Amino acid sequence: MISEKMEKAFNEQINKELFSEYLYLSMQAYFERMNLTGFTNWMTVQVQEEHAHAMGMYTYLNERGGKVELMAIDKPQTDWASPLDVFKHVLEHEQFVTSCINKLMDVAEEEKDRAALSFLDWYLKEQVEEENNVGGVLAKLELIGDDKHALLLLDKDLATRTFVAPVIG
Ligand code: OFO
Repeated sequence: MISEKMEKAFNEQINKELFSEYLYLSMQAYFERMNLTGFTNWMTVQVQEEHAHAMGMYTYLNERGGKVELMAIDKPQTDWASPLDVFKHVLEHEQFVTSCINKLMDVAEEEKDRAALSFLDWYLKEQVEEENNVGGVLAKLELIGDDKHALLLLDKDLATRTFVAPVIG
C-alpha cells in the first residue's frame, strides 16, 4: 500500500506528464503550420513519450493499491517566435520536470518508500537523456541562425526519429 502523501505526489506528477504531452502536441501543431515535417515528427514522438511517462506512473499507482486521480490539464502555449524559441522552451520545460522528479524522490525518501524510489530512478535517468537530446537540437538551431537551407537539413534529420515504447521501472 502506498501512503496518502506519496499517492498525492504521484497524481500531481501524472498531471505534469500529461501537461508535457499537451504542450508538445501544441508545439507539434505549430511545426505542422510551418510545414516543417521533420520537426513535426520529432514532436509527435515526444508526445508519445510523455504519454508513456504518464501511463507508467498510472500503472504503478494502481499496482501499489493507490487511487489514480486525474486533474485538469492547463492550456499550453500555442505560438512561438521560431523553432529556436520552441526548443528553448522545451529545454526549460524538461529542466522543470527534472526538478519535479527530484522533489517526488524527496517525498519518497521522507515516506521511506524504497519501492517508489527505485521506480523513480528510471524517470531520473530518462530526464538526463531528454535534457541531453533537447540540448543537442537546441545547439544545432543556435548554430543555424537564419540559414534556411541548414534549417531544412535539420528538418530532414529530425524526420528519422522514431518512437520506441519504453520499459519503465
Ligand atoms: Fe516526461 O519527460 Fe519530458 O517532460
